[in-house]
Amino acid sequence: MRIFSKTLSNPRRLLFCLCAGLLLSWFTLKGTGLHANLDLLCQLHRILSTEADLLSQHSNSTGTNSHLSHLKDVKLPRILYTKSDVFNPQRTDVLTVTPWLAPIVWHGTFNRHILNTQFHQIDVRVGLTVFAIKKYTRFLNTFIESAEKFFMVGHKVNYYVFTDRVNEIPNFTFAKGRRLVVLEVPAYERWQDVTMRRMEMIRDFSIKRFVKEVDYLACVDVDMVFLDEVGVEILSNVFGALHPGFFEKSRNEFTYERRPQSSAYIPVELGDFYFAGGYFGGVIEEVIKLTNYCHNAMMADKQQNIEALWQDESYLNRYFLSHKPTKILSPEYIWNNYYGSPAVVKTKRFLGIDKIYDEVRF
Ligand code: 4GW
Ligand code: MN
Repeated sequence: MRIFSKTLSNPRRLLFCLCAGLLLSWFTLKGTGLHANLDLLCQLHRILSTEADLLSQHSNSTGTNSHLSHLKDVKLPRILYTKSDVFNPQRTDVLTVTPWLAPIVWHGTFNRHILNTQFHQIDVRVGLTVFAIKKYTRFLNTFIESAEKFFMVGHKVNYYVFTDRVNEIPNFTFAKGRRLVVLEVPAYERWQDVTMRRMEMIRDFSIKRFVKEVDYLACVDVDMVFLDEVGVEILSNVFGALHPGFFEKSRNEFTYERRPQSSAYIPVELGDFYFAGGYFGGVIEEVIKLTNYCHNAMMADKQQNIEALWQDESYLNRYFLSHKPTKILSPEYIWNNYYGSPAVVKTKRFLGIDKIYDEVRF
């Protein structure tokens, strides 16, 4: 009380107290304002990101650390679409989610328009890796031309072509934001090594180059043609595709490596799906983990003079057993007409080309 009355009686003290009070309340208000803003931003962030991993990945790749940095120029596009109906699932004939809650992507289960809007907001950059070693350069034309029609249309794409025959790579014209990068690599003598060494090369170029250039990688076979859209619905932290020859089969029919001496060994009582060797991907960090595991496992087996039954495919299947993919592509994404046209396969998006073995073998 004494201090109070003293202050009131001293004009200089009074002025000082008034200023201090004003400053204090200004800071408090500003504090709450900032807090409210942050809350709002966080809320917006949650609404806008369908896939948390997507955004965080992008922020890493653009060299920023904060999730909130995306919100500098948030847009709120209006998209019209029919509301989902809990009692009316779009597919009842196939499994559309795994027990670890990874979506299995089938025709009819997603809305490309919504997904495109989400991925355009982060300006996603996708790398498509493909190997054209020795005579397999002959597949490139169809592969790239069909990809320009159907692969990630409207998005940024880098085609990474690994080849030993740089001067056999044709010229292509690309849509805006898309280009081809030719990477010269050695051709191994044994065809098994040609396919298996893809893991090592993808790993090394991911570390050296891809991590700086793209957010996601899709790593596929070249003896293929795109016949229907393959877009951002495939993207996730780490993804694989159901092999068209095994999605209807039981565990004991899967052609996993069954010799316990191999590091690709999977006993008959284990296994979720049989994944195709010619289609996997994810964010760069996950692709590095996957390819590094597969390459090292192959090298360990090589030391013991053992090579898994289906080469890289066997090691990939072993990896996915312990590191479950966060998204799985239905066989629409890697079909082969050898397996006919079952009713559940509504579209053949990416189709194996019949090879005349005598023409491509070495
Ligand atoms: C047998 O003589 C060969 S050659 C088996 C694979 C070969 C091969 C594979 C090749 O000479 N050059 C080449 O670039 N590859 C790459 O490996 C190419 O990207 C191909 O799509 C991928 C897997 O081989 P593949 O497509 O022949 O395997 P499948 O028959 O299982 O689709
Ligand atoms: Mn193939």
